[in-house]
Amino acid sequence: MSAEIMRALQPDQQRLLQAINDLANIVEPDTPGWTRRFPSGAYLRGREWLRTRMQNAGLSTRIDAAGNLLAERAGSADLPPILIGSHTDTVLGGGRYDGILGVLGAIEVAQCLDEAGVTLRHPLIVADFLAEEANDYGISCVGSRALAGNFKPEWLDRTLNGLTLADAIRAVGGTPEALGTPLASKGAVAACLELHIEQGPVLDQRGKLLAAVNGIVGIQRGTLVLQGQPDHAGTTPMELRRDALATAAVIISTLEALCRDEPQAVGTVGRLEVSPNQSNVIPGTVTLTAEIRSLDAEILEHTWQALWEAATAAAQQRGVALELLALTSTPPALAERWLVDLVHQVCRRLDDGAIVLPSGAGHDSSQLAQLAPTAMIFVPSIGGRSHCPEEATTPEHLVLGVAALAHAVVAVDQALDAEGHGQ
Ligand code: HGY
Ligand code: MN
Ligand code: MN
Repeated sequence: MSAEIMRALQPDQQRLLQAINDLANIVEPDTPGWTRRFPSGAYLRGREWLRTRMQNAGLSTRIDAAGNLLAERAGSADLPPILIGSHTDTVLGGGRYDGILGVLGAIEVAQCLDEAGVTLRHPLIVADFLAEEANDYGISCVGSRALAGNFKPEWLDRTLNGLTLADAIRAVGGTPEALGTPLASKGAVAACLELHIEQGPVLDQRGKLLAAVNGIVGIQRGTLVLQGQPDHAGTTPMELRRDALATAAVIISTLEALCRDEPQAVGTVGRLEVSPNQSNVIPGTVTLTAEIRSLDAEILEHTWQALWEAATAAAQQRGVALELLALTSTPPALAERWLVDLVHQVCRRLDDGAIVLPSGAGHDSSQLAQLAPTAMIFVPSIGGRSHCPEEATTPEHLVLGVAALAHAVVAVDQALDAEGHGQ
């Protein structure tokens, strides 16, 4: 990439920060942090704001069958597009930057390409992928899964507050009946790039500003339903109890022990519901969601298997029925070496301390990597905090990340040959 293009490709800091501030503040009322969950009204209002922002940036917008909001910038050659983007839904009590930096940064890239007079060979598609976060339908990365062909039509009937997933996809303009087949095939996309906050402590602790991401952990996530028997907490002898919460406690401590013993895995039970949840009633029913993550597919599989065996034994010992619902499995995604090297080189040109780092967080890029060469760029999270209102990244680092994304887009556009392979 010529020096003058590098100099000309300068994101507009004020425009970027204003956009982040405007979208981050479209939140669900009476919820902590910056909460905009799929399929809340705030999420829909955020999408409408985003569509206008895309159009004001000169991009033509459309919604695909899965409800992904896509905005296109024409290229000079008849080639498959380069896809850049992320997500705009959040967790409950989330932060301002998870996801939206990658979407608004991608729009900023399109705009500063125009302002620098850069014409890419490949069309550029900016994407807001539908529902990346693990949501109450029990499915994460809804839109990017559908693109990659990993969406199961039977999920469409899942219901949340009376709204099926199919209805929720329709409400954003998607056509769920088309989701039986992949929305994109191998070769339909030339390459994918996603800018994201690290959501962890590495860059911050090491004083690094940029990272090229060489891999994303696989995630095994399941909802376990434990069906015991509610009984009087005072009169029921211990040996006669069928205590669902005592069983859950064994499962949770087993998960923690398994992952403390396995340095390449992490495990979490982040959600637990107890019924009837009364201080003087033995818990009859517990629903919990357990997840295990690892960059190593074999470790992921056998750690989950060990957890399931321990859960089965604990349930049997207590006369509690154990059912596994809503299991979603995402395999580890390792980025193609040529693309990681290219993105790392671009990052080093902007900051010579740039590193290569795997991601402990899940991302839409895990799904996109099944479609095309895919890489991510990380900027630091202050204190490593994320998925909480304390999530923060300095304005300078936000803008540096967008500059890295812009330069990476130009570099990938030039590096890909007509068959979409990196040179
Ligand atoms: O759960 C994750 O890792 C991502 O932030 N959705
Ligand atoms: Mn995210
Ligand atoms: Mn997230």
